[in-house]
Amino acid sequence: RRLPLPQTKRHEQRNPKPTKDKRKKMTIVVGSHIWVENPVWIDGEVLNIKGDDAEIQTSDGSKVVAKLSKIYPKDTETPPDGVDDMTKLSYLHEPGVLHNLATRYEINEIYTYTGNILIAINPFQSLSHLYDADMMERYNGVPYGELRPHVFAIADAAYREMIKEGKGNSILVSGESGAGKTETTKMLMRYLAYLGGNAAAEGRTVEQKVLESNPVLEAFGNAKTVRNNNSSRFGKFVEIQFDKCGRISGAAIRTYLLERSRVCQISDSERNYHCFYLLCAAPPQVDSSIFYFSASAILHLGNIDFANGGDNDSSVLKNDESLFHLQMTAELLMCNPRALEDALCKRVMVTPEEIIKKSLDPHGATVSRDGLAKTIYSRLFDWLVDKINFSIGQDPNSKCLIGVLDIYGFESFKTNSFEQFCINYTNEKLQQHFNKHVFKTLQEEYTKEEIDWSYIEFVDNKDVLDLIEQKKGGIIALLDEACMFPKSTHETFSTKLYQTFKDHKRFIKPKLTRSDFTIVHYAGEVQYQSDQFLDKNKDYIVPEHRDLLSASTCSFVAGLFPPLTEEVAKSSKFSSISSRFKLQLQQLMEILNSTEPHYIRCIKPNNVLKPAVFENDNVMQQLRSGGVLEAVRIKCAGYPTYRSFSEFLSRFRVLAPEVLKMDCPENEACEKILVKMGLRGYQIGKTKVFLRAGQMAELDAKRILLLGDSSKVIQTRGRTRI
Ligand code: AOV
Ligand code: MG
Repeated sequence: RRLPLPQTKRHEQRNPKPTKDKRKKMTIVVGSHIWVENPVWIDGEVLNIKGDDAEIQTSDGSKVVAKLSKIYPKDTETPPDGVDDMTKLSYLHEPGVLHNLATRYEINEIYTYTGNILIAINPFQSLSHLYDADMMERYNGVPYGELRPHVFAIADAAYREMIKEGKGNSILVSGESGAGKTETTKMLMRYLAYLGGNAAAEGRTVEQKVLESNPVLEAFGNAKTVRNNNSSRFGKFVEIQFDKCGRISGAAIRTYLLERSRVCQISDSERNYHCFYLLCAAPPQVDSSIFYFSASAILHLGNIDFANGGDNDSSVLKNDESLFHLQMTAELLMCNPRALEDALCKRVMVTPEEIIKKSLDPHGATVSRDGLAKTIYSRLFDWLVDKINFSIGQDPNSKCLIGVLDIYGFESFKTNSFEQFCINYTNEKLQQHFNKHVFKTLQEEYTKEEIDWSYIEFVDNKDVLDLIEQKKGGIIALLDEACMFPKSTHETFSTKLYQTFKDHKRFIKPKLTRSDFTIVHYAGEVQYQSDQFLDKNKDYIVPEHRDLLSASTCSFVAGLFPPLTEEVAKSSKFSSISSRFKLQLQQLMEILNSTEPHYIRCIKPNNVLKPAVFENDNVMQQLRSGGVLEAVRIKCAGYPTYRSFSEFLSRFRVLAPEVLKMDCPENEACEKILVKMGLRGYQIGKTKVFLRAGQMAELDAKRILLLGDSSKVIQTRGRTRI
């Protein structure tokens, strides 16, 4: 009987892999050029090796001794200006990757590929020549990788792939706050508008409307923060729809999780949403007593202050000024001022016996006022998005779309609240998508096809996602439960978490706190402060507020607050922000899963927001949390392109028509074509052909030479337009 060799043995035999230490010893000898951390990475030459220690002459003239395990070989063959694709680096380690990015950044080469991932480093200065009409023309229809790395090349690849394969594509832009996601997204959209533009159309075209939506959304959804002067406080997914001819025929904008608290609470040196300043810029003097702003009525609402009423448990307007602002608010919202005052200062309590109106103390009235402002603002934002979508118009017949995602990156601050929790949850989801795409699909595919490859470990984050979103007993479920139970506090909520996840390896109860909790995210540990979780998760409008506004004589205001039908009023006592967000994310993932993804990782090179400053640690951390290094490894080792035998044959039969005439099985026919084309290193699996990076392009190029290709037609159409 033949015993099958265990999997690992089998590939070890074919692919002997020295252990890490052995490999180090093989690569570092006296005379080696190396990288050493002292305290930043610097290059040097090994003078002497004693045991585990190496004596090194560094390029700045000093001598240091370092452990062999802490030094890395330096590739002396790398061109002085670096390489435009990390997969071309002979040595893939931290200093090599960093050095390449830093060298390129110095000469304003802000884009670098990592296989099909684009790394974009924020230049913090205008590089307008990079994005002008000439540049767009230059990238139009040119195969990916032929020109210097660029956002246009990614958009072009997505567009060509959509046309060629008739399948949706998506471009996922990620990175931390201020890394350049929104700017990148705008370039992508401009380029797609250029490719799919409808120059012959009359009036304003769909692509114009899509581009014009950006400043409006930014006015209402962006604000100055400590990290970015124009920080998006919401996530955005723009779905551009194309018709059969590859022209833009419609678009849909979806937004996620606008930061509502900013309407009433802003920390020092940050600002409220841009639109309030645009409004206030009109009069010559801005009233400095304005405590917080919102689209004109919210401004006045923010100035209503409360004082104690006759007894301690009630509140009245503080002074005449507050009365003035109350009247202004009421006038602008077109509602009754007495009803507004009541809605702010009183709360209706329904007891089994009777309905009573209970007064709120000044603090309660202030909370009520802020709640009203936040509600109005978030409804206003949703209305705006709907209005934009309506005005752009959707194409119900579109089969092809390109989705562009601009969403907040991973956040870990000194204090982290509900917003960070939701943001990091989003990033876990996207990371899983990334993992799935780059690692899982490849690994599973290779295993299924029984082709040989070196298994590469990857971090699966399913366990963190389960911790957060599991239907039964995940953090979100427990949070909702706590919100529905009137007696819970953030402390009882945290205690419940501690009990439930005592042994979970992604959950930590930090020492010295009674209510914080830590999640071990894929990009690192984050400690959350739970004290505002319950409040922030509740998405209810106080019924008094709803009644007040739906009674407004202004149809716009009333339209924002449709009165509830009796049925809905009964069933929806509590609606949870996190649960709704979870649902939105699920829907987003469904769309993304049906598309071919492209990734852009934006990197913020420094925290001072200045050009030409490249902080190693900072950049490394971002490369790690974006999974870029893992992707490099797998890309180099694997076979980025594969096609089923029949797909392959129908595409490339023209390269060797004689092969098809022979009566041989499909796999042999594929191999004959590949041999004839002189390719090496590919693999023939059970049902598919696996190609090394670049081989598909090579075959396509040969095919185009023979045939002339349909993509050329598109290319000319685009070219002749300018
Ligand atoms: P973000 O979208 O990633 O942050 P932005 O796209 O708003 O970051 O970029 C922040 C700032 O960096 C911009 O306002 C520009 O000044 C500059 N910048 C970014 N990319 C470029 C570029 N390609 N060329 C020139 N300047 C650039 V946030 O929305 O805060 O997560 O929340
Ligand atoms: Mg942004």
